[in-house]
Amino acid sequence: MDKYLVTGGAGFIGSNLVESLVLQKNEVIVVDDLSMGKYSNISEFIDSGVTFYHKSITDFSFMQELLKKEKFNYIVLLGAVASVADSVARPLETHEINLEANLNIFETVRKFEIPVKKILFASSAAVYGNNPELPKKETSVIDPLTPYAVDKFASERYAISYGKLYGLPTVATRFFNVYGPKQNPESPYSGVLSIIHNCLLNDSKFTVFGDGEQTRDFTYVKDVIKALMLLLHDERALHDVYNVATGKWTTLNDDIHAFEKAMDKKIDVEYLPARTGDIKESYADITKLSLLGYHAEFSINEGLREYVESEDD
Ligand code: UD2
Repeated sequence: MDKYLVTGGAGFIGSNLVESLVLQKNEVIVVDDLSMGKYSNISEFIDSGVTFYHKSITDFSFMQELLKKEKFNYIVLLGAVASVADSVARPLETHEINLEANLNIFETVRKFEIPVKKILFASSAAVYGNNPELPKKETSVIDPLTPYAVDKFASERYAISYGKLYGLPTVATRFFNVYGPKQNPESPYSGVLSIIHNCLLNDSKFTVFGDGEQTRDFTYVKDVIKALMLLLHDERALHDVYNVATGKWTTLNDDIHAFEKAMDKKIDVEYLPARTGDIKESYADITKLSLLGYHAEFSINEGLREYVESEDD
């Protein structure tokens, strides 16, 4: 049994990770300000080894005391303002959360020589920006276009630098389009599959921006959790960054049809012009992660089916 800190543990990916850690009988401490996450995402695990702190990771003194006191074996940094649009509207505030809070954690671990086994920082495919190269490799040119992407890239580099300079056991991931249970569909910039799911549940109209032929590498959250566990526990994954995806792409139109099939229901779709700055094609090269033994188990059809079934529970 290990002790984990999960920042953003009440959020979409965080709460799925917490569930998996609890099932494996680990002790988990979640720090989340509930700005995007929900307490109800983890409330059922509170009696099974999860401690929840309703705190912001920008409370540096709280985080420092927590790290000194708890002596975590593993630290997973998922806490962030995950909205690109929000980072464009509030660059300074989101910078504090998306970068400085992570730097404070690295620095605390260094300064107080906290003997952690691995620190994983969750970055994003947003760092590739409009680079047209396909598939996106970890060595592809990066082009972070928004404060969100800049902070993700900088935090990723801090994780690696703290590893190389001071010996912290760090690793970083670049998530592609993650979907699955507990993804919050409330913002227009939420993951598109959570928005489609919500429209299907409420019989409301879904708007496709563009012709629906844009491609994405949609990754089911269970595959993401599997990748996180691998990167946390494999000693070869050190001071480096890994794409986390399936390595395959589908079009948005394909995904709408797959969803209709999974829910056995038609969706009311309207087409509007593409969003400014929208990326037409994206998918990942996952060779690096595959060399550690990873493969994605869920195709889009399988993932959507499980997504629909799990939300029926
Ligand atoms: C993802 C990330 C974003 C940033 C970006 C970097 C998510 C949720 N977003 O944006 O944070 O990292 O990658 O490239 O992971 N769409 C519709 N109708 C809707 C909503 C979306 O047609 O109601 C389209 C949207 O215009 C895009 C596609 O669906 O073409 C996927 O949208 P998304 O927001 O889920 O993800 P993406 O790849 O644009």
